[in-house]
Amino acid sequence: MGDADLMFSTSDLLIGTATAALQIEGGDRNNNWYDWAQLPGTIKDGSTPERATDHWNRWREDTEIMASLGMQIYRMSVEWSRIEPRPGEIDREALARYREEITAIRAAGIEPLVTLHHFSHPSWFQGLGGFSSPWAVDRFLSFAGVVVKELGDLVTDWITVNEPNVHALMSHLFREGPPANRNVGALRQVLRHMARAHCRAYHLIHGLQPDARVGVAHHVRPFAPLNRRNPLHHASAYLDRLLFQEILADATLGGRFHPLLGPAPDVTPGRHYDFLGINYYSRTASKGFADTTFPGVPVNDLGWEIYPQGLVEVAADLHRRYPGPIWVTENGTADGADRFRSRFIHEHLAAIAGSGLPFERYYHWSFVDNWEWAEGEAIRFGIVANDYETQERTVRDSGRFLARIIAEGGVSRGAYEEFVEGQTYPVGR
Ligand code: IFM
Repeated sequence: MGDADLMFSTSDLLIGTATAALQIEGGDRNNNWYDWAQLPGTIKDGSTPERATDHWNRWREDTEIMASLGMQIYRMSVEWSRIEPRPGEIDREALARYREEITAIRAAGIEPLVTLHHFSHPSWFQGLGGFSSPWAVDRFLSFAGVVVKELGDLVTDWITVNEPNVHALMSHLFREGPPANRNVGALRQVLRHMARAHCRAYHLIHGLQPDARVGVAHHVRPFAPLNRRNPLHHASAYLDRLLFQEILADATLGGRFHPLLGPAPDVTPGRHYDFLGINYYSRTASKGFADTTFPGVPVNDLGWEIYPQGLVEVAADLHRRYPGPIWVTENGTADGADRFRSRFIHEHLAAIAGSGLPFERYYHWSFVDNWEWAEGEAIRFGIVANDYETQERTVRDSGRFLARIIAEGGVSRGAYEEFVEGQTYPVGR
């Protein structure tokens, strides 16, 4: 396919998908989310992560689907509660099972990126207080060391922690995840300890594997004043940005801990990243405590604004403060009917292509429909649909579109006409 046929090129970008262990594997009962999901009213549809997509058993089929779509990269996580079900007790079979899967992924020509903590952890760790515990950093580092020693010959690219801000807020402010309390002290400790855990893991991993590439998956979003003429809304947007993402980026990327986070005597300021990991979904309209979405904008099934240019805005901002290669470690949309996902993919990739920023990788969230935390099974993010009753996978049109982009090195006019042209976004109120 010649360049002339392309609306824009993605040839500088490696493209693939992302998942997280607890959201797809099923079958593990030793973790904080399984425990929490047993409590009535916690998960909207009453499901638990015990079923999920049964990827623990169906990983061969999933790897084949990924390979058949020509995926170049894959972000996955390893589940701490499987590997260390009891403190200090390492399950060698679980590690062997991950080795087998990652070996097959590599054999299929797909480069793995492995996340060490993606919201879930062992019940015993939650019993200590999770990341609010004074022992959290040491416990996490010991687990991280085991994984990197075991899988380091197969994996070069690592994410230490996924979305520390979302993890801390769900658990200790919004009560949408275990232990579901409202405790600002715990919130602050979780953020500080996760940032310390990342910084120390960064050095630990490089000590074990000098050529490793290590980063954090940051959930970042533009915050804009709901009413541009209201100074309170401006102040709110400024504070949201600072508290939600900037001080955390300073701690994790620069090893600099703002007084609001508290001190980290075990971390020396300096560069603690090899790439800027960005999880990007939406924009927030700030107006004080009850932030919202702008009226009349395109939205997904969860009511999140679809705002493709925001990906470049947040990336430019982060890159200005912390220069480096940019990896979109997650970007995707809840679209059960797959009626606008291809347009979503097209517009986000077009924004990347036109940005002039050093984007290197794009991981679409998600490879397959996943257990969406407190939303349960009802919300669908996959480019591959999953029937939870039969566990049958069906590649969606958006999956075929992403495959075609990879094969053609960009979005061709033909692919646009086939997959994107007829799609429109729902509009919010
Ligand atoms: O499913 C989640 C993922 O676990 C973390 N980032 C956002 C996704 C969609 O909500």
